Parts: sequence; structure tokens; C-alpha cells
Amino acid sequence: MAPYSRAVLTCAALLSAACNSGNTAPTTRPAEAFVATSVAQFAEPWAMTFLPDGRLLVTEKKGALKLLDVVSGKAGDVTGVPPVAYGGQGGFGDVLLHPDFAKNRVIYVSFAERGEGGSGGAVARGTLALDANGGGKLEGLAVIWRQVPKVDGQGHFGHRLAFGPDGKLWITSSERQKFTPAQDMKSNLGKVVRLNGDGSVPADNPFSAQGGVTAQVWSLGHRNVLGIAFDAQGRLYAHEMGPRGGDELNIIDKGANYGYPIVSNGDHYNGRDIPDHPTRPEFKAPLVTWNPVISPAGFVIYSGALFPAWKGNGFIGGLSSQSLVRIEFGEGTAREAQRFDMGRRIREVEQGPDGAIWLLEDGVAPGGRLLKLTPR
Ligand SMILES: [Ca+2]
Ligand SMILES: [Ca+2]
Repeated sequence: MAPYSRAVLTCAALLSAACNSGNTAPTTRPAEAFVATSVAQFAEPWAMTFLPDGRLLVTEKKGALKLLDVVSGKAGDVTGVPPVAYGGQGGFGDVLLHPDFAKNRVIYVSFAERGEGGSGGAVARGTLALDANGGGKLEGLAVIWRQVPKVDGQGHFGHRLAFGPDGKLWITSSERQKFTPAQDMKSNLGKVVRLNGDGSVPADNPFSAQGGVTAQVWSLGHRNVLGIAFDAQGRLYAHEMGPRGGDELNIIDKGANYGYPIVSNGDHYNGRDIPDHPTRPEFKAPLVTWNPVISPAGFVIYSGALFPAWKGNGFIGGLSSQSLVRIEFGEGTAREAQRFDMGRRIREVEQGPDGAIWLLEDGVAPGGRLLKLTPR
């Protein structure tokens, strides 16, 4: 565990030189809206989720699972995690509790693994046994899902996890920087996947009759999806790291094709044109497109009481934009309402039990801070 520090950060500590990097919404000084408290520091933290007792599980990309007491700042280790293929964008990914965790102790983790053909994302399920020393271990861990096929390279795994109000497990499966698999139904790359909690395929998936990995697919034509969230009405949203000038926020519909790599409001990083969304109306268009991009990672739709004005708003972390982006939703619409310049790459966003908003910075050395945002 990296040494933890606790300090209320001033605006000056949080902000990079300029406070106005945004083009979609005016950038706001964080200090005007919330207090950001640095609670702990982790090595390349990637994801977090709260336990019912208020403690916080944090994944570190190299392959560690930490359990943090957010009050004392003490962190313990959770052992029994799977070996991960660390490198590039690969490594330990998301951590998620089963909706009945308080009763069944079931937990899900995602990670990059090596295998025939290269590497791919995987999701494993086990139970969490806590010990009396502030740590614990994963027991009975079994892989319930894999990206197919495994390919070379170390990019675009996705593997963000969520449980829906339908009790199903949702997995984002990015296209591994291989473009065309996003449209290939014999592959589950470039898709949003929906499974039962045990890894089996729900009978009411849109392509369930086709069997194989096709049956897992809920939506297709995605690029790199590092954030997925349900709103209070049960609607599913996902953001997507697009090509140059093409980051997206989408509402995810059953069986819909989001068009990548055939269409995007952005273009390939090598300069090659990708026709924009309006040229192919058969593909579902994004609610929001960012150009310049924000590099979205982490996503919550806020339902807490601490920030009543933000109830129902989306909060998206920004990597290259070093920001926290606030989204307001309308009927079938969404817009960037506000952008907070955090001065660091933001990897993960979570809502705490008391309604505070928690962020993980991205970072190897000295590490990424865990920030707790509370009202001013
Ligand atoms: Ca999380
Ligand atoms: Ca384009």
C-alpha cells in the first residue's frame, strides 16, 4: 500500500494552469462546487466499488485487489485474485458486487488474460471471505466469460461491469483496436454483453437464438467502452472512447448497432476518414459527441442525497481531458452541462453510501489518488 495522505486540496492543488480546456461546457473550478479530499493513494488504480459495510474495494492494474477502510485510511490485501496480463491497457480491470452480496458474498472481477492467439478480457466470479485484519481472499474463483477471439496487442479491452435492475450482468467488450470485429457477430469484441449472474445467456437476449458468443450480444458496433451505468428508470447508458474527435455517450438499446468502424463523428487517428453518423441513419447515433475528445473512463448516474441538484446526472471521468464531466439528461437527449478541471487523469468514478462522489486518478508513480468529493 502506498503511503496515504489526507488533505483538503485547494483549487490551486487540483487545477492545471488553465481552467478552460472544455469546448462543450464551460469549465468550472472544482473549489466552487465541491471540496475534494485526498483519502488514499494507489498504484495504477483502475476501478472501485463499496462494500455494504462502507469499506472500499480498489483494483490496481498490475493485479492487486485492495480493501480500504475509508475512515482510518488503512488498506489491506485481498488475495486469490487471478493472474493478469499486465501491459499497455491490459491488467486488472473492474470489481463488482452481486446484487445479493450481503447474503451470498458473490463478487465479480474483470482482467486481461493471455491465451492462444494473444490476450483478451475475462470475467471471473467467486466469493469474498473477509478476515479480521482488514483484508480477505477470493474463494472459488471461476472464469464465466471471455472475449472471443484472443488477439495480439494490449489495447481496448473494455471489461467494465454493471448489474442492471433486471438482475443481469452487463459487460463492455471493446474491439481490441482491431476495428472490424465490432461488426462481426461471430466475435463478442466491440459489443455490450448481457449475461445471467452465473455466466449463462439469458433467453431474452436479442440474438439468443443464434447461439455461441452471438447469443451474449446486447448491442454492437462499439469501440472502447470504459463506462456503463443505469439510470433510476432502468435505462442503460455507455460512453465510448472513439477515434480522433469521436468520443460518444450512447443510450444502449436492445439489438442496436452503433456503427463503429463504419461510421463515427470522429475519424481514424491515421487521418483516414470515417463517414459521420448522419450518412448512415440505420446505425444508432450518439446522444453526445466530443471533439476534442475527453477520453471517458468511469461512469456513474448520481442517485445520492449529498448533491441534491445533481440527482439523475451522469458523472464521467476524463483521462486526456483531466476532468470530471457532468451530464444532464433529457427525454432521449443528453448534454455536457459542466466540466471540472481536476488537473489529473481521472480513471474511475463511484458514488459512496452517503452520496459523496469518489474519484480515482490514473497513475503509476507516485500513484493515483482516491478523492472524496463533498459539497462545499
Ligand atoms: Ca466502480
Ligand atoms: Ca467522421
